Amino acid sequence: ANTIYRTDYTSPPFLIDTIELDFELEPQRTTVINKMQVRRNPEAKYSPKFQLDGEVLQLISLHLDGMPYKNVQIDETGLTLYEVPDAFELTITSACEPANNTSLMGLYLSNGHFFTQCEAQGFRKITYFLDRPDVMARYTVTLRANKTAYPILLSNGNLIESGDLADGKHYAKWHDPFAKPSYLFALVAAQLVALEERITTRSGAQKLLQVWVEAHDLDKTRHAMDSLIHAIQWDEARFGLELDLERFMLVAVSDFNMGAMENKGLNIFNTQYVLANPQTATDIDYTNIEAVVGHEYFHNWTGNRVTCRDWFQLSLKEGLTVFRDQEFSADMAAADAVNAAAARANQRIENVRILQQTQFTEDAGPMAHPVRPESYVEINNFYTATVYEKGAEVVRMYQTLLGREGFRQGMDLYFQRHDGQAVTCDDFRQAMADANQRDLTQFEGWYSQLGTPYVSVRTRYDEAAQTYAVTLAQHHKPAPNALQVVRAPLLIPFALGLVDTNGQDLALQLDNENAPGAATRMLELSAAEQTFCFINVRRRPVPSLLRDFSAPVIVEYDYTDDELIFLLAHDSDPFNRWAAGQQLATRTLLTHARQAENTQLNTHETNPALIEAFGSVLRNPTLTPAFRAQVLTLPTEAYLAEHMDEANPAAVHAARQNLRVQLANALSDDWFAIYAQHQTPGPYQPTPAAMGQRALKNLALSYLTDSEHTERTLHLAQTQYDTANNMSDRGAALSALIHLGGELAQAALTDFYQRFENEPLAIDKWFAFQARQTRAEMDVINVVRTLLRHPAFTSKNPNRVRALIFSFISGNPAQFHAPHGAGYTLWAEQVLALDTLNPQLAARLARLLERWRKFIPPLREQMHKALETVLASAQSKDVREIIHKALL
Ligand code: B3K
Ligand code: ZN
Repeated sequence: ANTIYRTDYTSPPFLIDTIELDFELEPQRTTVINKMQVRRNPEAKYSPKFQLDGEVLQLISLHLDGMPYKNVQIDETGLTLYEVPDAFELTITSACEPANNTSLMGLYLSNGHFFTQCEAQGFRKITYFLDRPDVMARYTVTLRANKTAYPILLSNGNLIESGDLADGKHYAKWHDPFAKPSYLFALVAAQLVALEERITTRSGAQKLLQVWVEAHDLDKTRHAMDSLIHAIQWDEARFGLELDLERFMLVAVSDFNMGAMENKGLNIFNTQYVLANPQTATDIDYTNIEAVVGHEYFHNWTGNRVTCRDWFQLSLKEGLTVFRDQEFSADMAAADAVNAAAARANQRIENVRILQQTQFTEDAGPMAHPVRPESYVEINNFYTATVYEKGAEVVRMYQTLLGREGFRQGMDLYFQRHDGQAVTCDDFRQAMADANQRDLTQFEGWYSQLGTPYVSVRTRYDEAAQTYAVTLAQHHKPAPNALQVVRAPLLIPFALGLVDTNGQDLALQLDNENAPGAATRMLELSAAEQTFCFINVRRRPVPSLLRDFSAPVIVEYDYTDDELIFLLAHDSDPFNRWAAGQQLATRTLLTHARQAENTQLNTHETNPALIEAFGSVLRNPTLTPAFRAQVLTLPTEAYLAEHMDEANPAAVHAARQNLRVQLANALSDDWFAIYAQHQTPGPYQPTPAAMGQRALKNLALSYLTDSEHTERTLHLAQTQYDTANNMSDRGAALSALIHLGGELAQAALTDFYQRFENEPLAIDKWFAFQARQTRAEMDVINVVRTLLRHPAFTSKNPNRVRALIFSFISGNPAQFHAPHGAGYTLWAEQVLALDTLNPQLAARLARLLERWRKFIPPLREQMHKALETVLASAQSKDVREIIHKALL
C-alpha cells in the first residue's frame, strides 16, 4: 500500500466553491446528484486533469456545464477528467449501497436508519469530490425519503424548505452558510424524537438546541442537553467564542466507530456518549458525556471554523480541542465543588493517568509517531493517543508558558488570522508566539519529535552555603522503530517546589534574585542540561518535581521510600501527592513481580510503611473522597507490565493481587468504616461531591472482596446490588459479586441481564464485567468464547465488540496472556473476522498486540505467530499497516 508523506503536500489544483447534493435515500441503493461549481486554484501548480476521489460508487452520469462529458477515466480510487476549462459546473450522478456498508464510513444504516460518518475520508464513499480538508465549499443538501420510515431528515446548517412528495415520500432542504471541508458533511434520515431547548447567546441571538434520539431514549437526554448548554456558555466566557448557527443538533446512533463526530451543526454521537439516566449510566458515563459533548461542541471553532490543511495537522484541531474539553471539565467540576483546587487536581490526575497508560506506551512501541506525524498508510490509524492526548499536553504547555491571559491572546490572534481557513500546527504556534512577542521556534520540537522525553534530576544541598542546586538533564530512549534519530533539546516547562522538613513549601529564591518568591517555580529547561541554584535554603528540602504534570515527560529522580511517603503526606501540590503514592506502589509492585517470577510469591510482607501511608490518606478527613480514591487505586496491570524489562502479566497480576489483599486486610476496619460513611442516600446526583463519595465507597467494596471478611462483604455487595438506585452502585456491586464468585454472582448476572434486556448500553456493561473478571479459578477465555455465541453478541456493533473483546484483551491481561496462548488465537480470529466487516475497528483491535516484543520470550513467540497469521490473511490497509509496523 502507498505511504503518504507530510512533506509531499501540495495545494489542491482546483477549488470547489459550492456544492448542491440531492439524495434519493433507499437502503439498497441511494442515488446522489452532486452539482459543483469548480475553478482552478490560482495558487496551485497548473494541472491539465481534474482528479476526484470516489470509492465503491457506481457512476450513473456526468455533465460539464450541462453537457454530457466523455473525456473521463474511472478506477477504484475515483474519476479523472481530462482537458477541463478553468471554471465550470460539474454534475455527477452516482449510487451507493448503504445497506451493504458495514465499515460505518460514508452513508450506512444503523437500526434501519441512515447515518453518515465522513472524517477522515468517508465522503468519497458518498459522492465524487476533492475529499481533502483544504477544499472548503458551501453545501446545500436536499434529502428525499419515505416519510413513514424516515420522518426526520437532517443535514448541516439551517433548514430552508421541507414538504411532502408523491409516493409517500417527503423532502427537506438544508443550507450551511459556512464553507466547510467534506469531512464535516453529515446527514441523518430516521425515526427520532428530540429534546429541545431555546437559548440566547451573549450577543442576544436566539438558538435552537436539539438532542435527537429514538423515542424510548428520550428519558436519557437531559444530561447531554445540560452539558451542551454549559459548553456553549463556557466557550463564551473562557474564549469569547459564540455559537454561529441558528440551530445546533446532537444525534445519537448505536453503531459508531468512535465516540462522536463534530459535523457542522449536526454532531453525531455514539449512544454511549449521549444517553444517560441514573439507572443505566455510571458516574464515569456522566463525566464522559459532559466531556465528549463539550469536545464536539468546541470543535465548532477549533476544527470547523479553522480547520486542518492536511491530515498530518490533525492535532491542530484534536490536541487543542482535547485541551479545551479538559479545561471545561475541570472548570465545571471546580464550580460545583466545595474544594475547587481538589476538584481540578482530580481531573488532572485522571487525564494524566490516561496519558501515561496509553500515550507513553504508544510512544515506546512500533506505532510511535510525533504529534504531527510524518507519514501514514491509512489516516484512520492516526487518531491516536499521541495526536489527541499528547497533543493536548503540548497545547497546555503554551498556557503554562504564556499564562492564561497570554494563551487567550494567542487564541484570539489565531482566529483573527485564520477564521475560514485550513491551516497548520505551525500557524497555531506562530499565533501564540506573535500574540506574546515570544520566540517559540524551539517549541516546534514537540510537534516533530516522537518518543517520551526523560528529565533526569540531580540535587545537591550545600549546608555551609545554604544553597540547593537542581540539575535537570533531558534525554530520550532510542526510538523504537528507528524512524527518526534527529533530536534537539526541547523547551520543557518544569514546575518545581521545595518542601521543608516540616512539610511546608519554601519560598523560592534563585541565586540571581533579590528576594524569595512563590512556592512553585516554573523552570524553563531549554538546553540538554541546566542547573538552577536556590539560595537561603536552611535545611535540606525534599524536591517536588514536575508539579501538576507541567510537561509530558518522565522524571527520573532517586527518591527514597521515605521521601515518597513524606510527599504523599505533605506535598501542597495534590497531583504530586498522588504521583508520590503511585511511584511508591509501582516500586513495591515491580519488586514483588520480579520475586513472583523467580519464586512462588504467596504472602509477602509488603512494605508496612506503604500500607501505613496509604492508610493515613484513606483516613484523612481533610482530603476529598475523590482524591483518596485516586491515591488508593493501584496502577493497572498493563501499566506495571510496561515498566518491567520484559512484561510478565502473570507475575504482575500476582504482585498486584497480593498487595490488594494486604491493603484489604490491614485496613479492613477502615474500609468498612469508609463504606458505611460514604453512602449517598436520596436521589442520584451526578455532582463531583456525590461521585467522589461513590468512588471511594465502591473502592472500599472492591478491596473488601479481597479481604478475609468474605461473608460480610458478600452481604454488603448483595444488599447494594438489590437496593441501588443508580448504575454506579449497581455495577460496582455486580462486579464485587462476580469477584466473590458462586451462586450469588450467577443470580445477579441473570437479574442484571433481565433488568436491562432492552438497554443496549447496560448490556454492554454486562458483557464487559464478565470479560474483566479476574477470579483466579475462572478460565475467562472460555467465558468470552461462550459469550461470543450469546444471542446478544454481534460483531457488527462496535460498542458490543469493545465491551466483550477489547475489555477482555486490554482489561484482563493476566487471563488474556495465559501461557497456553489461547488468548492470541482468539485475538487473531477476531481481527480477521472484523477485517472485512469494519477495517477501522479491526485495526484498533490489531493494535492490542503491537507491544509483543516487550513480553517474556514464551509469550512473545506465540504473539509473533498470531501476528504472522493475521498478516497472511488480512485484506484491509488499516490492519495491514498495523501488523506490518508491529513486525518491522
Ligand atoms: N473528529 C472525530 C474523529 C473522527 C475519526 C475518524 N476515524 C471525533 C473527535 O475527535 O471529535
Ligand atoms: Zn475531536
